Amino acid sequence: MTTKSMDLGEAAGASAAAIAQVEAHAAHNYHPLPVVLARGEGAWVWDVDGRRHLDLLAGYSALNFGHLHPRLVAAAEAQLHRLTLTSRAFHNDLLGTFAEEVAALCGMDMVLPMNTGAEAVETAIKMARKWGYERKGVPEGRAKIVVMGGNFHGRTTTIVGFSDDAAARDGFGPFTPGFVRVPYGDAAALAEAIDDQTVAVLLEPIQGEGGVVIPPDGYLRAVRALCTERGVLMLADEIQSGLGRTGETFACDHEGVVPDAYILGKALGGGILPVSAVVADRDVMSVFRPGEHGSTFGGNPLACAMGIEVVRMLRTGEFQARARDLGEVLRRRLADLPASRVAGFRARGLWAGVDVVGRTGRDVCEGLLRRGVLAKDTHGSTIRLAPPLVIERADLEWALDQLAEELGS
Ligand code: IF1
Repeated sequence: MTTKSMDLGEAAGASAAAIAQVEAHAAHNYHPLPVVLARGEGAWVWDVDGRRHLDLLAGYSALNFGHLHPRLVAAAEAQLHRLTLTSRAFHNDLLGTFAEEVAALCGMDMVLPMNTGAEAVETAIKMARKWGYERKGVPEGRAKIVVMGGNFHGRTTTIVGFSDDAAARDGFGPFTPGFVRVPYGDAAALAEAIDDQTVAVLLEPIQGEGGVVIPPDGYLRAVRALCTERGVLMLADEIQSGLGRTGETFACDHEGVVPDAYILGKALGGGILPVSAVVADRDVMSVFRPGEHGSTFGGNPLACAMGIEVVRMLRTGEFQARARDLGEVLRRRLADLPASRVAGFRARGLWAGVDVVGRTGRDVCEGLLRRGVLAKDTHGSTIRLAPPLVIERADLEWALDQLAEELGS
């Protein structure tokens, strides 16, 4: 399949001008690949020079439904002409439906709507601490939350304070106390770390930034059992792993585990708006009383319209089935890559982390860019693959052909 050009106006070289402008005026808190995107549709995007690229990052799983999914664009357009923002000082006519339908998707009672993933994680931290003080009897100010080595839960100072990634945390102290870190996947270490002042365990059921790290089978069940036994809330950060990405609605579903709270974000906004939420049962969520938590945009009508459409799209199970079926294609093709080029890979559904040999992940991603495939490296020599769940099988096979050729099979 050739990279079909598309007339987007400017001649080639428009990318260079756009990149120079960004470098002059936008903070240098990222090192993007040298491509300037201007349009997207489904799993494909076009840059300002008219080149077409297949998107294997999908906005770090915010674009599970692809770029400009017709149902999501229609829902956004309809709401844009009705009402976009009211603040929570007043009710709006969509929050009730959003909360009811997101809660039903999770099999829980209540939803607290926020905007970004980090805000939802912070909300879950506040909820767990207050629950610990009011329901568990932990002395005020003494609550502890156990987190995982290799975690990524966002970029606020509280969250980076319990990260073990120097790039994410160095230079941003002092940090929030009350967090204990244990090795991911080690149930014995977790059992050892939980004490009378522990109010919650916060973890990603599969670690995204860590390089798509899948815990040993049974680990999530062990975490669930320990939290139940010790009276500790299990907080599952499904911001990246949830909403169809792994072939189930939630990554916890692979072990039949239901946490005490789901933390959702990214794809909940349909790739159009930041929409996040914490979902829990009434006995936990009711620790929040009026005026104790919130946000200007949390639960706004436009965000609710997106979230409602996303939940209704997920309800049929078709996207989860696509992730399972195409995930088998992904897994098979990765397994065929030569050991001389790939030290290993981890895959679940349409999500994989591939450890390359002898090259940096960045170098491989720059090579893929030249072949019309967009992917992102993480931590040195791992590339992560997370196409939109709407990707056509033929396009996925073509992308994996490019990866095999780029790695030199
Ligand atoms: C960046 C990756 C990073 C997340 C999980 C919470 C959040 C994220 C499991 C916070 C966000 C994004 C942030 C973005 C790149 C990407 C990312 F893991 F997806 F690859 F950074 F590690 N929990 N992940 O993955 O959600 O506040 O961003 O909405 O910061 O560079 P957010």
